[in-house]
Amino acid sequence: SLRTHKRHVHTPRTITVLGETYPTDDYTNLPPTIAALLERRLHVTPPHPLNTIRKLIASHFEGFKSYDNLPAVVTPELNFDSLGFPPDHPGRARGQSYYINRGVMLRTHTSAHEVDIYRETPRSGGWLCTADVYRRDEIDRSHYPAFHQTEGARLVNVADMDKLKAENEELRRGLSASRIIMEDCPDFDAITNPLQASHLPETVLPVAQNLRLRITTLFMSIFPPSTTPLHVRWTPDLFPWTSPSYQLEVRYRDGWLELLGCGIVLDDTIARSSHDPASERSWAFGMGLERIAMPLFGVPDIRLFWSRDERFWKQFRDGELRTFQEFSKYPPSERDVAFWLPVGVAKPHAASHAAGGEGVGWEENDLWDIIREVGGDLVEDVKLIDDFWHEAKGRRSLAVRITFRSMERSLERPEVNEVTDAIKAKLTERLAVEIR
Ligand code: FA5
Ligand code: MG
Repeated sequence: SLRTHKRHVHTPRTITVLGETYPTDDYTNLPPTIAALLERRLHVTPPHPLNTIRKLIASHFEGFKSYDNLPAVVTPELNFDSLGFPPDHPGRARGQSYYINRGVMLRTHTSAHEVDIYRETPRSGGWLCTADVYRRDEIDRSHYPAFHQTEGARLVNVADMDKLKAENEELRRGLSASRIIMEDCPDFDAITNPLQASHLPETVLPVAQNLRLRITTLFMSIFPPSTTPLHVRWTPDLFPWTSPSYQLEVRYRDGWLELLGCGIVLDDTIARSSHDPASERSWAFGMGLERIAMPLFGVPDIRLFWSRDERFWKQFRDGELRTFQEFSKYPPSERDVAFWLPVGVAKPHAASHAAGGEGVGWEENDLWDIIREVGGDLVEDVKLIDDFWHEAKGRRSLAVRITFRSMERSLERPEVNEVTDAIKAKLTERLAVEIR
């Protein structure tokens, strides 16, 4: 098959990640460009803004234990199974996550550590975990295949509801309408986002309230008055290990930017960590640090966080909020690349998400990875601009528009052409596409 061929020719027998050597297999899809990012450790490197945000969050959650150095290489059991992801969840696919081999992968979220951390958390304890996470996502101003999350969780004894309600009252009094404008979220949507069967409203709703109030007051305290009022909205969300679940978005540059997902942890997950779901509830959240840093520091593009350019680094001081001054941008160049997918790739609507189906495998994320791998930091944006099925040929054609831009210099036309040609050659070699 196409995939076996690709692996045979291009995947080395072992790969080394963070000093550890692993055998590869038919699941291996971790490109060297992504593996290199594991060494950066931006969230614990002053004066990087992500390190400052990590510390600001930690100072808001007094008494919570912090985990900031857990390695990014985890098992799919921890990343998915411990959280009740169903076996056919799309997030498990090679097309969405980075695998070193079938048994080890890069965490796709800090929730991968929930069960292990809960296990060593005392009753009524709280914890935070900040880390780099990896997903085969699209690239644009607010999405990057590597980013950072802070996970936070708090266990509450069901016997302590009165204390919690009093705390909630206190938190609510501290909310200032001139600092934060909050759109309402229903407490739960009984049909799509219900309370867990074993949970009574009186032992869950105060916990869900506390979750939303702790997060809202966090943002009120870290965003300085000059950036407020901050306009946020809560909407229902879905995660395999929480119910009810919520999402928080913030108004940013004429749109809504998603900051975090959160919810009430399922009894199953609590039980897996050897806590007692009958007497303990827990809320948990996972927030994107770059998504907070963008409005907070005025950083307009998520890729800047990975910059090695001193014009980026020298603008920050450890622990301080500063408004980022954009440095001059060089002009962009666009190139369109159109190609036929290999014979045998199914019609788009006939394609199934399940692995190992009929026909030739085609993962759209392989395309983005190869373009990035060859074009590196010169690739600012890639967009699918055409996707059609040619009935007579029985083949699917795609076209992408690649925007090249350097943060350091003006690109000359021959250089852009050369990179585009190298991308075409790599796509032909690796994905067996036919350039049109
Ligand atoms: C999660 O990752 C859940 N683990 C969060 C969670 C934790 C839910 C605990 C319940 C309990 P989600 O996929 O929505 O959820 O990602 C969380 C946040 O990470 C997003 O809200 C966003 O701020 C950030 N994020 C997600 N994808 C990207 C990306 N490609 N680039 C930058 N930030 C991202
Ligand atoms: Mg989300």
